[in-house]
Amino acid sequence: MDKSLVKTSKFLSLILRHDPGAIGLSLDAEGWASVEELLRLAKRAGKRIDEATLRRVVEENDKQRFAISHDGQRIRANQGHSFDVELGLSPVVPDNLLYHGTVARFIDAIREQGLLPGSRQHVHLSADVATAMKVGERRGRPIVLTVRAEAMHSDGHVFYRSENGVWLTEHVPASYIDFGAA
Ligand code: HQG
Repeated sequence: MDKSLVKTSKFLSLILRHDPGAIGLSLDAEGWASVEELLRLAKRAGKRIDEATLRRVVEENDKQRFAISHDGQRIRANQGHSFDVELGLSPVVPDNLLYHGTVARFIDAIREQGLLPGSRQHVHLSADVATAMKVGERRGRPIVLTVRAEAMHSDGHVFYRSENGVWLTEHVPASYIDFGAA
């Protein structure tokens, strides 16, 4: 994705996941915004995005962060919100093991509290080690923790998978985490 698309993607993440009020936009309970209103309010806030660019960002985004409704009128973020949205995800049985990429400075707290969602709605887990490495690398030298997801599920924990393949759950108690050499 070229640089201007990345910039637009970051702006859309901010507005659709964290702070729609920053441009006076409102989202419905499922996190959808009107495309027309989003573009109009963004322009008023000094951020001009044309509709073709918006659609390219949705289509070409490396992680499929956004979705456009079937009728083409509405847009939302697929996951990662810092406020409550009803994404309409159904519980899914997870793979045996899932992975979480983090960095050394969080390990002590994670050993004590398990994985917490922080400012997001859910703890985010990856289906493979390579993806978890990339998530961890955003913060420094990555450490990948292994989560015994199937065991959690058997014990009643609920898992979801977002449209872009990220695994989500509310909390991962430390007892289900394999810290490896961390
Ligand atoms: C850590 C990006 C202390 C956790 C990525 C992480 C992902 C704790 C940080 C998605 C903790 C939260 C999510 C505890 C967890 N004590 N630290 N008890 N429990 N942590 O960004 O998983 O670009 O909210 O290890 O690619 O890093 O946004 O979550 O380091 O898919 O689409 O607290 O965000 O995708 O950080 O990343 P985040 P994450 P997007």
